[in-house]
Amino acid sequence: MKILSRGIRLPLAALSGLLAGFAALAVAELVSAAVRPESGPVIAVGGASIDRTPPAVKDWAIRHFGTNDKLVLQLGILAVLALLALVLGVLALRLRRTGAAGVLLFGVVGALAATGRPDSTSLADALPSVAGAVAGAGLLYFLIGRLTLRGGTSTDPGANGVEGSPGEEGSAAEVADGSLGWDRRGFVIAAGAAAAASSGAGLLGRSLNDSRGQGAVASRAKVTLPRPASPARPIPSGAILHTAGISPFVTPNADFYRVDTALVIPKVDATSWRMKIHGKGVGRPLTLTFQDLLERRLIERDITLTCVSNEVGGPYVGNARWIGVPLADLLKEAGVRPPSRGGPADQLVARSVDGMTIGSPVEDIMDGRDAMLALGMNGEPLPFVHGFPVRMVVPGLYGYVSACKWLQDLELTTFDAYDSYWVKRSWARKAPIKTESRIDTPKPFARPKPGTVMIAGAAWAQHRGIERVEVRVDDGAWTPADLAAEDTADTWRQWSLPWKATSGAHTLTVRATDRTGRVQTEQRTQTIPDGASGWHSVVITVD
Ligand SMILES: Nc1nc2c(c(=O)[nH]1)N[C@H]1C(S)=C(S)[C@@H](COP(=O)(O)O)O[C@H]1N2
Ligand SMILES: [Mo]
Repeated sequence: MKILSRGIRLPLAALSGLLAGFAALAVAELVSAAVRPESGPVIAVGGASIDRTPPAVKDWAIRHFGTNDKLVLQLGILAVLALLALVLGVLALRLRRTGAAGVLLFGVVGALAATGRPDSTSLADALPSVAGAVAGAGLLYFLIGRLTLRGGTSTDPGANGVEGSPGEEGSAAEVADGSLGWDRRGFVIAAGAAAAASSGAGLLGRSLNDSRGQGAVASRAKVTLPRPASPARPIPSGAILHTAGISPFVTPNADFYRVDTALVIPKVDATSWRMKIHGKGVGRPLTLTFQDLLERRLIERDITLTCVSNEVGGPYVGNARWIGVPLADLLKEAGVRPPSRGGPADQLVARSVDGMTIGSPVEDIMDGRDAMLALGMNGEPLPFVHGFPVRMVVPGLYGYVSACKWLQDLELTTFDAYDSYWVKRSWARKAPIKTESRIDTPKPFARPKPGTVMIAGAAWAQHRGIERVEVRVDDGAWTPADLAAEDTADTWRQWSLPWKATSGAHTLTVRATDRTGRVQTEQRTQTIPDGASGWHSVVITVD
């Protein structure tokens, strides 16, 4: 009979815990392919943590991990789960039922997270977590059983004594009561089979989940954007500077910043997409298809988008050429009047397929600016990450109060009656974009040679326009920078200034003035509640 010492049982129990956790996640992945990918426990718990992350932590995560914040979050969840699985495995060695029940408890947590997400409409979202937990708990119970078999039936007597080393005090006593014989081959086979089956289930689930979006991908490939009735005017040649190191005037889609809460990028099939416009003061509710939108009067505009989480000097700003349907046209057709003309609704709430809610002032949307339901971005249908098939774009407002992606529903209401997703999380109800400027080159801690150094960057004050940009070296006087031509008041403006660099350390600072005469404030504020302010500086050493 094979004797199993404590020394080897502990790691094998821990391994059993890991295998059980792996099986649970694999089965959950497979079941989530039948329900929907977002219902998987890791995605659900991740989403639920995003919903509950305090703003300061969210900002910290964005600052440190940037667009990788979601990957870091999911890896973190997996690491925690692995640790807990190890612990449950060890616990199950003493208390087999309790260990298995612990695995079930995680299923409950996953199920609650999945059904509690704002985009969850069905209790079926609980299934992946529940099925995974049942599989995991069963496997743990079974494997631990292999480790603690009574009167084992070893077929490997030759190895006797290797694990039952003399140093292991407990062994002899435990063997004496006959409870710790184990079937080594039985355990290895069971563990190996469980690992293989889990891998198979997990891979199958993953590939089914990945292929779910095929209809959406095909529907996007079929879209041909019509010629806009009102094309954008060509970008003036003087609007684009060619200074090395400056951000390109038009941000290519592949480089366009992405900020959203979606752990699974929604894949919406444009052919079955529908959107309703309804709510307070809507005389004629509308239901629109993607085709309806394509057939309407389209406008094409250059608009610079900015995220409220952008730090001074940060990267969450991008400029694209958008094609879409003027939103004011649709609202007028639905019988909506802005508050200034007696309309009862002052807030337009956009809902996305992933449960995001974004509220914008009706007054701003109907004041003549180019607020639109965008269908195209830089000459192609919206990329999936940027909201295919339809998103909102409103010049002059931060994205969290204007730029809902994967749009599904537009409801007219009031700011008093409803707080949107980020407003519930202490961000401001209304958030026009602040006048800001950024030094793109030289980069912080650059070491240029003495002589002429080009200082250059971008400035933005969407919908007001940029009037002036000034640069200061150390505590010197403010010097007007050379402003590139303005494309539109809704786009950022490039600027540059040749500077005779002298040896030593220098601080370069920039500030912009918008067309209303407002000078970018020196006052530093945090991003929360309505956007960071302050001057951007870069420290360099000339040598
Ligand atoms: N559905 C959905 N739409 C969303 C968001 C989101 O999390 N979910 N984030 C908003 C925020 S905060 C910003 S800044 C813009 C960013 O748009 P982009 O990712 O296309 O650059 O999208 C907005 N629209
Ligand atoms: Mo944002």
